[in-house]
Amino acid sequence: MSRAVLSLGANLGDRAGTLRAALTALKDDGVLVARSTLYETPPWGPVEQPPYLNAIAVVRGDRDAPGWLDRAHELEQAAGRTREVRWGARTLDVDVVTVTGDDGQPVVSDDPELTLPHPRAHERAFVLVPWAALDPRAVLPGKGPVRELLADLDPADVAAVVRWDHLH
Ligand code: A4P
Ligand code: MG
Repeated sequence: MSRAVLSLGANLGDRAGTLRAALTALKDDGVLVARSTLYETPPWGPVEQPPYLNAIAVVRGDRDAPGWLDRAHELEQAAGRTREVRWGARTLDVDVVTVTGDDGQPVVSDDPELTLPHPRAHERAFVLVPWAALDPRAVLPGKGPVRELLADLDPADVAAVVRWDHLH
C-alpha cells in the first residue's frame, strides 16, 4: 500500500470533461482519497499554448510508485493523449508529485523514468495552489510545507491560479 499525490492537467478539447473522467476512473478504482476542485492556470514553460485546467488527486491503494505512474499513463491514454512536444499542449497530463509508503517514508528517486518527488512541483503554482487548498498541512518531501513553498513564489503567479468550478 502507498499514498500518492497526482497532478492532473488538460489544455486541449473538453478540459473539464477530461479531468472529471480521470477523477471518476480513480474513484472507480477505489483509490481516490481526496481531490481538489478544478483551477484554470496560465501555461507554464517555454511553449505557447492555451490555458490549462489543473487538479490534484490524493490516492491510496495497493500500488508502488511505478504502479502509480503506470496508472497515470493509462489515464492519459484513455483521454486520447498522443505524444507531442515536451511541455506542449495535451488532452491530459498526469504527473506523480510524491509517493509515501505506509511507513510514512517518501519514495525518493532520480530515475528519469520516474523522478520522485516530482522535480518541478515546488516551483509550480498550478500544483501547489490546489494541493494547499485540499490539504493545508501538506508537505512536499525534501522541500517543505506546501504553504511555505507557495509563499516563496511570485504572488502574481499564485494569484493567476483561479478556481474554475464555481464560475461554470
Ligand atoms: N517522469 C519522470 N518522473 C515523473 C513523475 N514524477 N511523474 C517521466 C510523471 N512522469 C514522470 O513525461 C515525460 C516522462 O517523464 C514520462 O515518460 C515519465 O516516465 P510526459 O508526460 O510524456 O511529457 P511532458 O509532460 O511533456 O514532460 P514533463 O517533463 O512531464 O512536463 P511536465 O513537467 O509534466 O509539464 N502549465 C500549466 N499551467 N499546467 C500544467 O499542467 N503542464 C506542463 C507539462 C507544462 N505546463 C503546464 C502544465
Ligand atoms: Mg508529464
